[in-house]
Amino acid sequence: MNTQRLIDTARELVADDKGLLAMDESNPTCNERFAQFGISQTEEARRAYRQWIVTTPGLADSISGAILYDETLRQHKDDGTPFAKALLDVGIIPGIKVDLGAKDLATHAGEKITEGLDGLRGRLAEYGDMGARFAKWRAVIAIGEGFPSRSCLEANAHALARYAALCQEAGLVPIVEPEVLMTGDHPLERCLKVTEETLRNVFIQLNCQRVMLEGMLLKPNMVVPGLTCLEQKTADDVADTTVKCLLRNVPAAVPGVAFLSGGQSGELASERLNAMNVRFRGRLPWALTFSFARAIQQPALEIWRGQEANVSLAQHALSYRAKCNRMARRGEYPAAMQGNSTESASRSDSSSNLVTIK
Ligand code: 5MM
Repeated sequence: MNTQRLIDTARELVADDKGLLAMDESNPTCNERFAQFGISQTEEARRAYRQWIVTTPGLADSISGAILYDETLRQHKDDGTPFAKALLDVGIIPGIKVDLGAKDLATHAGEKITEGLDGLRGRLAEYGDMGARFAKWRAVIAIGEGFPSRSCLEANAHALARYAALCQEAGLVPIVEPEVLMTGDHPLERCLKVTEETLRNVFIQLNCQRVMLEGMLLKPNMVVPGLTCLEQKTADDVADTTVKCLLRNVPAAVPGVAFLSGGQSGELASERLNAMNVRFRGRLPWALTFSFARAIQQPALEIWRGQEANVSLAQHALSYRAKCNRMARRGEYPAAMQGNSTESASRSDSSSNLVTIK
């Protein structure tokens, strides 16, 4: 295992106030997003979409790494350049989602277990040969009446740790993504409790599998109230609760925490990340950054709608949201940036969620 290379890559991914672009939607998920806007659900449409994303001018100013899906890592630009090389050429590190999806957990209605460990060693070697320098595996934890169960938390944590160990053996930095879903009407405190239990299990298993913490990144959810909870919270409340949760459960040796957006609007995700960095930047052991998919891509996808004529505007919207998140990493995401782009996605947050920039 090349320890120094893993440490260097993990640090590079969180350096210069940049973050990650998750563009690793599996074909069913990507097709679902395309269907919303009447975009054809074909391999060529997915290639065209990923092509304009990886060639967005200035993307590397805000994005350090891009997470690809198996099909995307095998695809090329029109001129024959593999997407992984196109990213590397502009200074973005290519990564790969390696889990095979969250499936029903037997005997546990409503709960999921992520699959993909069988044959993973071989797939990692192939992905490394194709240029990937890091990987990602997502575990899904739902909150509901009587769950998550202890068995669900332990099984998912164990799978994440087995995956992470195999990645490091193969020279790829593992991004460990335990996602506590926002679905439900639970209050903030319940999300805090479940996220704490989740992270505690994950780090127990990571230690058990001898994963080198300096050579990995954590991709957690922010601690937020359930989507249909009547008591929504300010960005400052979310920031304080999320950081409290991380301080209690994430070892200082981990170089970075890169949040998923989980269905928050782009603006709300940026506001909350910004609030964390306004309040805690410089006082935490790890970098607080982003690894968003929908919160960066959605406004751009809505503009593109599968039309070549819209590519330039869509690239502008993508680059804009990426830049907003780089500013949020610095705690400099100004309310003034809002509405100042070509994006047209509707806001799902309310003004009570706006954070005051000091
Ligand atoms: C939680 O999903 C990850 C982060 O995306 P958001 O910022 O939109 O929450 C994301 O990387 C996810 O793992 C990919 O979109 C792949 O999802 P599927 O469902 O296709 O496996």
